[in-house]
Amino acid sequence: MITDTQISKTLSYWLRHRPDAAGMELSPEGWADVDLVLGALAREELAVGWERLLQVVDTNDKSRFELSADGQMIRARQGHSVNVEGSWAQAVPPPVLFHGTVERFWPAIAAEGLRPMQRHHVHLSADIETAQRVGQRRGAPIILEVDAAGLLARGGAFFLTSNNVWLVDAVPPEFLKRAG
Ligand code: HQG
Repeated sequence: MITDTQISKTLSYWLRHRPDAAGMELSPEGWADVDLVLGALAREELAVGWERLLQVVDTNDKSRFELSADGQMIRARQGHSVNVEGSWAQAVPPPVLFHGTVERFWPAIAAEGLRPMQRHHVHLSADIETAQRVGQRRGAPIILEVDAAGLLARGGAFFLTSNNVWLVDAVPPEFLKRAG
């Protein structure tokens, strides 16, 4: 039985990190051809049809993927390590944003700020609950409050993805505070 999680994980890998592993190229905005994706899935013994792909896109717990209006193209909404450009809207953030992480990273984060690590951007959320969920993936979460207004005033560029993740290049330590 092919599970939605298997399909989702495989799509994340290809569409965020390794399109070459599926024999695909992404457009500058991160789009891949749906037919090529279905063919590549079949080669991984994950043969599914268009309807099933649509279901995975629609029901994914974090809306990780989106289809183009004509249904011909698919892309990851965020989380890329390959270079994709221009798929997010620059926007003015709320004055405070949140980041969930774990205690063991705090000394490094307090010293050097939040860095994108393996991703292209630091991921932030407008609500504490999301930050808690993100932090929880690694253990007991700690929540950091980001002075987004201050960072914006200092020239920081914020981008909002279509599933409400705030992206920023980095957050220097002076804009960070422990919130819990
Ligand atoms: C930490 C998942 C040491 C940072 C989630 C985090 C989210 C530092 C980890 C999305 C650091 C990177 C993003 C520094 C940051 N020193 N550690 N200077 N700066 N860190 O996974 O925010 O399932 O790249 O706190 O649910 O945890 O992929 O980022 O703990 O939405 O769709 O380094 O990824 O969604 O980890 O998660 P990540 P994240 P998906």
